[in-house]
Amino acid sequence: MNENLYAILQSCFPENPDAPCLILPDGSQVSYGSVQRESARYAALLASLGVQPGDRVAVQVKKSPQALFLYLGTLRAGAVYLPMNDAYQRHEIEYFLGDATPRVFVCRPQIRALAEELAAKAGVTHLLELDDDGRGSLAEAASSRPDQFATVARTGEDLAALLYTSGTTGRSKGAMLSHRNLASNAKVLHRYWGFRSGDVLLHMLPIFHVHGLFVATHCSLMNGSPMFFEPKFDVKRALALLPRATVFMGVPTYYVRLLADPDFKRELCSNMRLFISGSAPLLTETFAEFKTRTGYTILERYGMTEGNMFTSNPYDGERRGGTVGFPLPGVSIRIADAENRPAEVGEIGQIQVKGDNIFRGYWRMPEKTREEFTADGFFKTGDMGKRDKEGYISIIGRSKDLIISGGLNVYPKEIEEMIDAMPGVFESAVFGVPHTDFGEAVIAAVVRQKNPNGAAASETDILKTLKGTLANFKVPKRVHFIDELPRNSMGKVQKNVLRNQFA
Ligand code: MCA
Ligand code: AMP
Repeated sequence: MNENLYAILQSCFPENPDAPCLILPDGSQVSYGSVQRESARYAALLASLGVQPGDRVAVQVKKSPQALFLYLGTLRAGAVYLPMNDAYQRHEIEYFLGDATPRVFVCRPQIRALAEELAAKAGVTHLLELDDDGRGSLAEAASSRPDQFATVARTGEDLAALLYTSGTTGRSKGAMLSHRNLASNAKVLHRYWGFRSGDVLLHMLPIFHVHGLFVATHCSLMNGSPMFFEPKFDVKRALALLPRATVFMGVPTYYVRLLADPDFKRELCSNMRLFISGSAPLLTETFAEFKTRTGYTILERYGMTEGNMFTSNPYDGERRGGTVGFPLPGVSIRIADAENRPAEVGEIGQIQVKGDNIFRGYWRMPEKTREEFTADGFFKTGDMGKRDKEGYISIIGRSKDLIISGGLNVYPKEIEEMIDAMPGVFESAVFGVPHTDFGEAVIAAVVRQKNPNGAAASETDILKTLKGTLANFKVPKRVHFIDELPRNSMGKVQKNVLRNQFA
């Protein structure tokens, strides 16, 4: 049997090739038959470029139907899909291309010159363009390819995707996800969340992360049903489309923004079956307010790039705010004490996970991979949690130094290293403070050099330099200058002290 994820998804497509798969913002539709033909063209194009099974295809484009065809075409060609946030800049793109050494890089025309330079440096053989409307050299080349393609046979262990997750060391790690990792999670979620005929997903998430690319898209494709495929999250668009949708998935910021709009009313949701939240903690206030306002109980789930979804509140049973529910079927979760033994009920420990969904390791980092697994094969998430008497799991905090802003992860180390290298700076600490819209906002505390050679460091200069180098969502919303960083007796910076001071 071909364990290629695309083959598995395709086996769930509706018999009628005219059945809609995507409903686009202008109201036009892309049928399932069309998705099959278009993904065949993209797969054929990649194969004609010499892309071999296992080769990486790096992609940094806006969300469009063509971007989805490219993802599916990459799977069909047996290659490994490497999506990048379109906010990433030179510094970030250069690292990903250099580390993953893809054969193909698909970029937006806006960064053509930069992409040429970085692709040449990383030995990328083919550079193609896809613009925000789904046009460009990639789409043109694909259009002349045949619309039939025999999906390349893959085993469950073969890689399907490489997704970079920032590291505590400041160096991003490529999480290697296999066809089995992705297929097993897709099947479980599709069943657990009760996907059924007649469902229509409102898809407003970006498709360069697990949430939008895998969780949302795979559930809908596996269900053979249509999704409103919107370029981004926009409250007014959500209000317009909710009456025609049945399922919505979002990060907590989406729910906060919906609730902040007075036009968001119960009547708009009368067709809805399910609201799902994840990627960051959903505040219990948001959970409660949503219920009062709409009558719906948001289903919160929890996961990570390294294994897609781990836990979910029940579809049929009680969905508890402030918890992420139970381990998904086929996923083992251990709340572990310091010796990796199961902690008692109610005791806080590190969340560890095992299952077919757990990734195959970090790309070209065997050492790092070994460190992140226990001797008995559990993946150490770095999240701290506890389990109550009924088995509901809550996330209490993180042992990793991570900020989640609007559902996007920011690792302080990467930003601290850049600030520390700036003129007039002695040292810095980057941390998150509560933020009504983004959940957490990135803040920097900076200690200036006592006797700088030039001018003293200023907030404007620091922010300007960071904006030119890093994806915008990582740039601190504020920079505070302090005399010294608070440290504990071990010399470790006490970020909790800074968080309290600048909250
Ligand atoms: C944009 N900005 C942000 C963020 N997004 N700042 C902090 N955090 C953010 N997330 C900044 C921009 O740099 C810009 O700053 C200004 O806000 C407006 O930008 P714009 O693009 O207009 O913002 P937006 O369209 O309102 O986007 C915010 C958003 C978006 C809708 C919350 O970030 C989003 O869709 N986030 C979801 C991310 C996601 O899919 N996460 C799942 C990861 P300036 O004005 O200075 O230029 S997968 C995962 O975590 C795991 C596996 C899981 O469990 O799902
Ligand atoms: P990423 O590295 O982008 O895959 O983000 C994964 C991290 O997001 C997890 O390790 C958690 O810290 C966090 N996360 C995901 N879902 C939730 C949730 N429902 N509640 C709290 N944190 C979450």
